[in-house]
Amino acid sequence: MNELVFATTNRGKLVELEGLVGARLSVRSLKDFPSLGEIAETADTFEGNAALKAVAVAAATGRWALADDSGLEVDALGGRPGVWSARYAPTDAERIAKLLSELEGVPAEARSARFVCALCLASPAGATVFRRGTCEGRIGVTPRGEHGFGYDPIFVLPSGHTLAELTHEQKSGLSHRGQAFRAMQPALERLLPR
Ligand code: ITT
Repeated sequence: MNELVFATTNRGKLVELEGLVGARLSVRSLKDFPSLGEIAETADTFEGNAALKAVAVAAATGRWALADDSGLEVDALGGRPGVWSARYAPTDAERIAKLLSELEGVPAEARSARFVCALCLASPAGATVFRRGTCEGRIGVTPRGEHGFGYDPIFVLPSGHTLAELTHEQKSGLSHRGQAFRAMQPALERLLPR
């Protein structure tokens, strides 16, 4: 069976990507390659950072690698934190608190936001395939829900639920990551035949 390495250190992403792949591929993660050092995310686009991660991990492991670069674009903040979403503050709780404080007093209709996910699939020789998914919503006023990770408790969908109030399957059905992954699926099947 073909092996695919998920080039992420984010446990929440890994759980979601593993759920999406199912039993089709043998999935490894960076935990299986502890000697790989940290990859600097120096690009200013989601696709650029996804490529940096996927190409480095594919070259170092000699296997196909899939990387996710994702983040939250808040319209009232001119698209911030965007590609800086992981570096906006040190922990999930602090990132949420900082975002809510930046948006204090901003009315519901001006709190529109979207999650963006760029996936890059890279071959050991450095060939790349990109797919992008987005999920529209708005930033709530108080965190709600126990599922998911990151900014999920304050990301409110058109249904009124936060992403953290959905089950794992429900989130993947409509999320930026689920959409990007489903768009990548034909390339995965073509390039990594069983
Ligand atoms: P890797 O680079 O190792 O994959 P990371 O956490 O540093 O892990 P990113 O640079 O892509 O990943 O940062 C994305 C951040 O955006 C992530 O840490 C979350 O804070 C946020 N994020 C992305 N997808 C999310 C989701 O589905 N739900 C909630 N927050 C999300």
